[in-house]
Amino acid sequence: MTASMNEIDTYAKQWIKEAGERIRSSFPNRLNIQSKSDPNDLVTNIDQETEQYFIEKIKGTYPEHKILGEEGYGDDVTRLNGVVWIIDPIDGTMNFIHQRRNFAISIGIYEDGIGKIGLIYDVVHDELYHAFKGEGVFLNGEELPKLETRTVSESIIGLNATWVTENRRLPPELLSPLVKQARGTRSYGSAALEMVYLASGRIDAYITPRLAPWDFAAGIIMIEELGGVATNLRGERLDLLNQSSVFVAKPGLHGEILKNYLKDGKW
Ligand code: 2AM
Ligand code: CA
Ligand code: CA
Ligand code: CA
Repeated sequence: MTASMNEIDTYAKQWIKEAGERIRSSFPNRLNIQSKSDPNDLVTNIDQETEQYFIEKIKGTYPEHKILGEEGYGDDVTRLNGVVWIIDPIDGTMNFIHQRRNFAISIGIYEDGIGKIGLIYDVVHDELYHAFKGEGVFLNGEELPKLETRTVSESIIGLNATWVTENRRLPPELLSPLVKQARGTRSYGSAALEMVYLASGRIDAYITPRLAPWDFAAGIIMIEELGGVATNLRGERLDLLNQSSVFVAKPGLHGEILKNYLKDGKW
């Protein structure tokens, strides 16, 4: 018998809260920090232990579900058939290490490629953002209102300053008019938190040239559920199996930025 999404949802919420509690209790302990692809691409024993915790729980309850996790303890997922959990055990590892805050656990649950459940847990502030497709998005149980359009001149854009300097991914002059014309810019260092800040109206758009599926799998479910728009920087649909640029925004604002600043992808 296949499990109902409601049952999966109940377990997922319980496990993400438990994992957050484990992370909070680990704060007094010394971290084991290693770098991955480059000296600033960091991972700790807590990232690894948190991912392993989810895998144990999910496989113990739903052996047929597949798991795509950043730290590689899950499955080798090449297709999105069946139920797939896309997990980032700590999104914002650099913040976790340097600040002990501004990081989140992110879990997106997909069924046959369709985003059904999104969970993003801001562990330190004990803020759980929860989307259930068709039923809305909730912050600690309080329903969030639909996103409403706004103009660039009234918007706060989530954007890291790296992307308006010389870099390997974007022409630095592409986004500088947007930085000048927006009301303000912010960078929080956790893609999952940027997405829930968009969902809860604290920012109006978020733009970044390269993320992995576990960075955005949960966040885009929330944003789309609230009427926001999630694409890559060329305005195309996001691919849950590959790295991608990500551009999420309130409705209306997404079209304005895509047309006037991202040149409909022709840069
Ligand atoms: P992470 O902390 O899970 O690695 C930081 O700007 C944001 O980009 C975080 O959400 C971070 O996720 C993500 N990110 C993706 N790839 C990265 C990389 N190679 N190095 C640092 N951050 C990366
Ligand atoms: Ca990482
Ligand atoms: Ca991440
Ligand atoms: Ca991570």
